[in-house]
Amino acid sequence: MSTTLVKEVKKKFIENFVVEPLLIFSPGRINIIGEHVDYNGGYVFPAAVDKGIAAAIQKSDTGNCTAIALDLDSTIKFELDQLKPSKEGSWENYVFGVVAEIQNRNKIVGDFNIIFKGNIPGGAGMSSSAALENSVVFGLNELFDLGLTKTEMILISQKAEHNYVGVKCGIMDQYASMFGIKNNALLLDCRTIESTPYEIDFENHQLMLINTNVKHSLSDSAYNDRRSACESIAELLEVETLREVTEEDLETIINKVTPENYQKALFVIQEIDRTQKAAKAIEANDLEKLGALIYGSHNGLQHQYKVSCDELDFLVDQAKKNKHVLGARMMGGGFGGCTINLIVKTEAEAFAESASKAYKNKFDKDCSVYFIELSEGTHIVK
Ligand code: GAF
Repeated sequence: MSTTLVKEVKKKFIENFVVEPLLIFSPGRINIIGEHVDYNGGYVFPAAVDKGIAAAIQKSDTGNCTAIALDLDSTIKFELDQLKPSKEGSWENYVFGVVAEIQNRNKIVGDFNIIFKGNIPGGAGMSSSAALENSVVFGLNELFDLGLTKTEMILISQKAEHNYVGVKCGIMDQYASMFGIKNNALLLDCRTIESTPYEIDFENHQLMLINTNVKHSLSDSAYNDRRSACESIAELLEVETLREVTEEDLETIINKVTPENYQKALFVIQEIDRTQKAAKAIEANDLEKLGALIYGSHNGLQHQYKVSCDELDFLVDQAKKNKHVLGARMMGGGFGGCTINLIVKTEAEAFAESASKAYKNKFDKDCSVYFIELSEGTHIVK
């Protein structure tokens, strides 16, 4: 958690609204493996991190609400009975969406003011959106005694993203951000929305992120397209999600789907399997195996699911050339954002430096390197 961020939103809140706010920190997430399988009912392996959103929130008695995004130096005023989505890409949709979804559950939210600021780099694929949604729902639940469970809160955050932001996301990001445990990753079964914590201590190895600092457009529509391709194949096979399907089942409809969509469904089946194997590899402390599964995941995301991009592929290729990196892959929705690397601790700085140099030479832009700590989920800061 960033104490500086929390202090900053608190100070700004008191300056603006002259009352003590409730303070919330809501983290972003990484994902060790299990990409694009959450909306297919599969297994994912995320963890909350020490970067996220700090929010200061309190009831308002002025007859309307104010939300301030400090990072963007942007303020909006709104009324609770007139909520509708703003234009695509507007940050306020995350706030409006959460409030609207709470109202849809017949819970009464009163007027409130909120100020927030984050330190998750935009477009990094580390879920600043889920962190923001969770901070809003968590804060409102507390302020207005809504009695929502954490699971209800993340379902509200997810629906906000579907209906106000327009991305038909799965549940992984909201779950990891809400339920994160310090030093643990969560093997999450997205069918039951229940997880098993795995303490992550790779001893001589560590996880390192490299941000391509690119976010290619079309990523939201490509995401939704893939989700609906998976859903239509599940429908053809008369199952609820691709989680229920084996490679043999899939073969039975090979002539009824395009080769591209066949590969996508195959990827999903294989990625769910890789994620379960990754959990076993962690249990057995078999990091070579874990690394190989991580590389396998990238290969599928690049060639079968087709959600990677040149910059991500380049960074994974750099990793493959370095014997100290056991595994690397793109992380999150794709089309930009970060790679996650499993690397020998003492070699991490040197690899970061050489990969950054090569990246700059190739693309004439900088990438950024993050060493992250696995942290607790959304919480009140006293
Ligand atoms: C994005 C989505 F929000 C998640 O639900 C998940 O599908 C991820 O992409 C890909 O694994 O972060």
